[in-house]
Amino acid sequence: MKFDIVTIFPRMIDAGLEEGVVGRARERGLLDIAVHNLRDFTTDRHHVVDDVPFGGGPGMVMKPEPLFAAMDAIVERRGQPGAVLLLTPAGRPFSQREAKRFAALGHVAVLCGRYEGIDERVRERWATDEVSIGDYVLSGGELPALVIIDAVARLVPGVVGDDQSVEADSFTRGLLDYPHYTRPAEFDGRKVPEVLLSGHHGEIRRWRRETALQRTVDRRPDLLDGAALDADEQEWLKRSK
Ligand code: JAH
Repeated sequence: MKFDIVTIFPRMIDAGLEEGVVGRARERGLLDIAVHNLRDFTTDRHHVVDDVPFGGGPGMVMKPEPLFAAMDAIVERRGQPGAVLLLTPAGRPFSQREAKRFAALGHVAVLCGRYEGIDERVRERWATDEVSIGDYVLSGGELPALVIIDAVARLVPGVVGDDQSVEADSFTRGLLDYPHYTRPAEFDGRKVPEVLLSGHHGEIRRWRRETALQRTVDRRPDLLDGAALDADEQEWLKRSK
């Protein structure tokens, strides 16, 4: 899977993609991630990437020329991406479903905005998708870009060592996760639920399904619509109401 990220803060992106599962997958050649410094695509002495808004008003706007030049270079050197994402609070909400769609494309470019916004012509010419990671304002698109790359990269075969843990992931199943415990069996006066120590794998599976369902009912009932529930789980849910 190929990613191209365009930013004025390349070290912010580098730092987030060198560690953990994604860092290891890059070393193993499963992810080809290129981070492009927008200032490298300016032609003036001071590498200016912003300008005052036409019509007046507060703040600055990202100039179109460096962003067009960066995208032209990406297409030339790296091929045409299947999607060009623009991170903005005005975008479609990002979700596990969107992550799957992007993963299937094989090559995604991400444009990280800063300042009050990006010249509209960049969106018109290049953006295939405008994406939001939630209803809050940040200082730029870099942190959302890292969120999206992480979520998409995990879906590339081999990136997460154990396929089973991707399968088990809360949003892959459509439910919240069950509670996890490790040793010691008692800590701070709190005991691990007996069933988990019992070795009865059938009962352990049932306990986990029920606690996951109960948590989803309590905290995120909106998720139940889209969840893949088997006959037992549907029955349990009906009885719980
Ligand atoms: C802020 C450019 N959905 C979260 C999000 C995404 C992007 C931005 N803020 C919040 C943002 C300033 C400039 C993008």
